[in-house]
Amino acid sequence: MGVHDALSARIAERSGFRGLWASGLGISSVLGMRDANEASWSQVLAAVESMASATDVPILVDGDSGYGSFNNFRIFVRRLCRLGLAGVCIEDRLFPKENSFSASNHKLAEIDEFCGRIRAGKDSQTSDSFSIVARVEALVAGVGLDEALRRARAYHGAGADAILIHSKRKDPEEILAFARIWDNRCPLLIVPTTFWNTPASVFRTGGISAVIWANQGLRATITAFSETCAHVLAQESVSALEERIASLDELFGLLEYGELRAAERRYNDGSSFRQERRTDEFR
Ligand code: SPV
Ligand code: MG
Repeated sequence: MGVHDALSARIAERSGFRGLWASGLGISSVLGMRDANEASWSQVLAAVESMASATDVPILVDGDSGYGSFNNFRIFVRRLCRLGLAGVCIEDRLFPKENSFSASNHKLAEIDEFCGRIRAGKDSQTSDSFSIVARVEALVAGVGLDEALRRARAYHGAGADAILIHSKRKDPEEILAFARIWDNRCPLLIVPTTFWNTPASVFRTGGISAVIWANQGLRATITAFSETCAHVLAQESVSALEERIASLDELFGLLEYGELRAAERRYNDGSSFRQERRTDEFR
């Protein structure tokens, strides 16, 4: 599930998702910036650090194009490993990149140079289980299936643990054609933002290993908050809203305020500490 901050990460985890996508579009949007490398990589790092602190499930970080050369990317990888993130995805484009659905000029990186970025990332990871996912933008750029496959093979050869094959078509046909030829050479990830109407069973039987619902949570948040603003402004009242929105108890539950109460009793209440000690001394 795509998440955009620590709270959305916590919600997705509590809902039952076993893995999260730290979305570049999501992170930049909540910072009030465009998904065009306007947010710095250290801002992204701070965002994913807060997500990782708030959850226990693996998080795949959207690393855009790696924030520059192989050198920027390997520094980013080292920092992600230190924070305990599960992996990073980089796309074969040049810095600064722009969101695949908003960009008009979709310039791809040279294959050899991008393979160097992947190799530098793999050589720099400090945790064996850290994954580097190479995202192929050839279909989005409109250069065809053969070029997409050529790139994916090269990236896998350079050490990528998985391939994310992206598409902006409204149907899944080119993704499924890619998957058929790819034949599970390594795990294949997709982001069905534009072909949202396709049932998951098609992906399951079509050789796709994981589906990333990248921005539906962010967009749902925009809808819910916009509707709430419009309602409060028009009604000058929240009474009709109260039943429809999360209660404060739900919020406190999400952020485990109960744990703080228990910790206070343990660490901040001198009398209970003395009580425990006295009991221990009697044992
Ligand atoms: C993101 O979530 O930032 C992505 C996925 O990269 S997409 O917006 O579909 O390109
Ligand atoms: Mg992105």
